[in-house]
Amino acid sequence: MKNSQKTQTLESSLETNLTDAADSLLLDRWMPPQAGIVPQIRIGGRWISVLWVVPLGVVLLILAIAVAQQLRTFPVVQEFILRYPGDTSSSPVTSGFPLWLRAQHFFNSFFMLFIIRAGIQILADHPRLYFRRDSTPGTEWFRFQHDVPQDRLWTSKDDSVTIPGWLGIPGVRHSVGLARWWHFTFDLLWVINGLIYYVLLFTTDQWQRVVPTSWSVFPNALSTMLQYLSLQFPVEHTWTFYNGLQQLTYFITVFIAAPLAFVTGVMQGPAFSNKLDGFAKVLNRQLARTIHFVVLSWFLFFIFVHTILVFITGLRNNLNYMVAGVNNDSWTGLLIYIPVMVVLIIIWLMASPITIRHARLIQRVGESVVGYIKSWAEYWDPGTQYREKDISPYFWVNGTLPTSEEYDTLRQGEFVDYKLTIGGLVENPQEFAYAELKAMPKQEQITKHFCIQGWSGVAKWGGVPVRDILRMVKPKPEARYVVFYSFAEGADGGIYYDVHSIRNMRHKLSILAYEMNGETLSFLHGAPLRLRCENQLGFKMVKWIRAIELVHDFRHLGAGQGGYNEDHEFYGYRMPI
Ligand SMILES: Nc1nc2c(c(=O)[nH]1)N[C@H]1C(S)=C(S)[C@@H](COP(=O)(O)O)O[C@H]1N2
Ligand SMILES: [Mo]
Repeated sequence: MKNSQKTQTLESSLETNLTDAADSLLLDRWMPPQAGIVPQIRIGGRWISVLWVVPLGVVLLILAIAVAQQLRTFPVVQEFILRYPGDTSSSPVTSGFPLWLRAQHFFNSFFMLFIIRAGIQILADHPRLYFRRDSTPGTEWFRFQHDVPQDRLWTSKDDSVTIPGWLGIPGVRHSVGLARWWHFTFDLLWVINGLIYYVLLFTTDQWQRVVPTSWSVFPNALSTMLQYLSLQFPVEHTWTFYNGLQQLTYFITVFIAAPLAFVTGVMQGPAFSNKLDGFAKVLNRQLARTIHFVVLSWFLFFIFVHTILVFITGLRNNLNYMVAGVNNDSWTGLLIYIPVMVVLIIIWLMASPITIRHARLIQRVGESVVGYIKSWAEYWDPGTQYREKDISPYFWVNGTLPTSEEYDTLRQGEFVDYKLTIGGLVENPQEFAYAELKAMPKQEQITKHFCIQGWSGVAKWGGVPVRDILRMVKPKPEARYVVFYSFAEGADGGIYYDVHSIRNMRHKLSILAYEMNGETLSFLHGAPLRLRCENQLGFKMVKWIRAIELVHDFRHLGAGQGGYNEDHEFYGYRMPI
């Protein structure tokens, strides 16, 4: 089996077959744009366009106004409004809108802007939402993409759609890697801002604005709603307290929607999902993604109504409160607000072009802000497994298929002549024939796959633990990483490869799988061998494995980012989240 000379030449040729990658997102080499469809919601067996919300909303609003105005002519309703004018019984806030609150309000909106845009971009990479963890086409309740074609191979990358650059960041099809850096970087800042806000809220009297202290908040909210809808607005006391409707909606936004966004966000990654095993079986990745989207819709609704009310209930006063921190009807707030908005719009419009041009920089900055959190998460040792009955009826196929003659020949011979080469910094370079691998002790695991694009699926995998192979080849002390080379090229040319830490490859669930769901691994899912490494996103699991190499560093491989998609699609090297 030993053949160090041969393995060394293979590795050096594999290393040179890796391609460097550009530091910008080169649109002419990227996936061609593909339009989606107007978002639809499935009701029963029918897809209904969400655009119906607009006429329906207008009609309902007009009806509601008519009803509210009529109601206000009834004495009982008038008495009700007199009794519950809208004011809550909370004690008034004495500090108005202090600087910290105004600053945090600004940062919150600034961060949210990018979080929302990048979030929509991430959604466009797998433009479907499901309740169940298997992501089976046809079971989604929301989509902005056609039916999955049944007559040809349709990979999950094929399914991604283009959204405009003013909406998403960077507005390029399948740019989930870059969108995630924006999303996570600003998420972290938003969470920090939010935590500081919680603390300051409760160490001052400001909490009295947003936390109801009496049941009377409900009749007061109803009364305020009637007053708004009848277009005779309630008397404002915003400087000192919020009315019932404000209090309820702010409370929901601050104490329900925001934490829910966080929880359903992290539950979409393998690290938290595997760690919080039982919880993840209830709040599976797709349900989490769905709720994350519902929370987004709430935020958008809140921002929309909130902004409209700021404008129509006394713009100058409202801006003076929240921007200038003064309680008068001067022009100060507006004079600060306008230039700030202009700057925001410029930043808004520049975000996508800058991201396209300086993609590598965005990757680096993102990595340096949130990279260490991802590396902590890699140390968790969850090992969540599922049961046979949890196996998904459908498992998306992803990636660029191998097309080389060498691979074709091996495949035609059912891999009898296949040899897995393992070399590099090992005492014992070796080649393992397909039959030899199958003769080794087999490990089976039923696990959930998390593709970076958003779909998931449970499958049973059978194969050789990587730790067993490592024990046989004996990594040298200076070896730190394990490189997996594929027979297949990546989308941008050059061999697909990925790098893992040795520690992670000794993990009990890291295996070289040659079986899926009890059958020989199929061509599309990576025959003859594919990596399973359950604490990472799917792209780290190289399919159609050709050779394995142990190295001290990976900076000299490809563009030096630790894998093909890290090089070419600006993904992170560690991806447990
Ligand atoms: N060689 C190679 N391996 C690859 C890919 C690829 O493009 N080439 N795609 C990755 C991605 S993004 C995912 S999600 C999984 C998909 O595995 P599946 O097709 O079995 O679902 O394979 C990974 N392994
Ligand atoms: Mo993926």
